[in-house]
Amino acid sequence: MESRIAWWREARFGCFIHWGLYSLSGGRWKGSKSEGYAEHLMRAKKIRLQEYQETFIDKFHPQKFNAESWVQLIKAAGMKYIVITAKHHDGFALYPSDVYPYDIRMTPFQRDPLLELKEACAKHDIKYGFYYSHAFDWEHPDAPGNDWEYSNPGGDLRLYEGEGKLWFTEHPELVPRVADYYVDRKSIPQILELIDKYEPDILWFDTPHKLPLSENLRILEAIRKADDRIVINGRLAAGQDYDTFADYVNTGDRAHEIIPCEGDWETIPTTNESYGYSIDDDSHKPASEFIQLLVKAAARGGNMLMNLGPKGDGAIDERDIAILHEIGAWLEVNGES
Ligand code: JFZ
Repeated sequence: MESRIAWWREARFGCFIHWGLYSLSGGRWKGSKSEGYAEHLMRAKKIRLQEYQETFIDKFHPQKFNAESWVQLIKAAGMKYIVITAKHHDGFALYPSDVYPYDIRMTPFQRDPLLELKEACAKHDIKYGFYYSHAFDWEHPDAPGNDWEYSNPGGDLRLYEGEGKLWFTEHPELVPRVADYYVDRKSIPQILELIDKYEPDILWFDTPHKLPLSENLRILEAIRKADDRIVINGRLAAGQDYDTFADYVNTGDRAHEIIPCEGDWETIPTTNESYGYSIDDDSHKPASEFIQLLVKAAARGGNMLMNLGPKGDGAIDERDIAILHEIGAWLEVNGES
């Protein structure tokens, strides 16, 4: 049997997409720029769930979203796989979920963008899968995360992780609550639902240190049991299909840092410094920087999963489009296929 990582090893170049309710803000809250990642708006501004919903839910109606044109743009840039946020840390499912009610059906956008993208990817022979925030969740009262509204375990990062301590070693008695009410009722059911509905080629996890290893392993086991052909990145539990590097490790100021020469690994640069769409972040790197990184990665056995943050109306940022066009033109002349 061909190993599940075979296609991924060939792919080399993929497209990461951070898109959700936060994209509507463009990283701004009440007229001013929110510091840090635009997709972290809810946490950065300590927005209560109800206000977050009141601000964004009714406005999520991305008339410019067109899966076919997204995929055409991505394919023309030379990218071979897509990883899109099915649920980011704000807890909102970007697809109709039958197992948890906080989802796209609450918005005026009565479509399923994840299904439309799946179909466009199949048509254009692009591998497809999801980012799913399995640990950090700011909507759920029993999940690690929202410490401005709930007294939930792991919420207070200053108290625990700020001191290099983790909530589950400081307060192991809270683990069953997270396991029973959050992991078993939201994370695992939604991950299994994504597998069942969309048959993803890849699942991409993040922030594993917010859950005990035992919980991450339970999630892993559930996925492998459902479909053991899915490629899984190293941010669920170490030793999975491949390693993912820290966000900026290979670009910008830290471009000099060493990248490995062996093993399966992935670098995840974003075009500017935010993953979600940010109006004010103009720190876009030149296309040449991504081309160099891609070539360097390919020479050393790694992949580059380059991120785009589409706008809340479904259009892709012109600044990102320009970079993609340039990379595509370069690969047209210098690439293998
Ligand atoms: C995480 C998310 O919090 C962020 O919103 C985005 O989705 C990104 C791809 O992943 O942020 C991280 C995760 C890991 C590191 C830094 C930011 N890290 O290891 O340095």
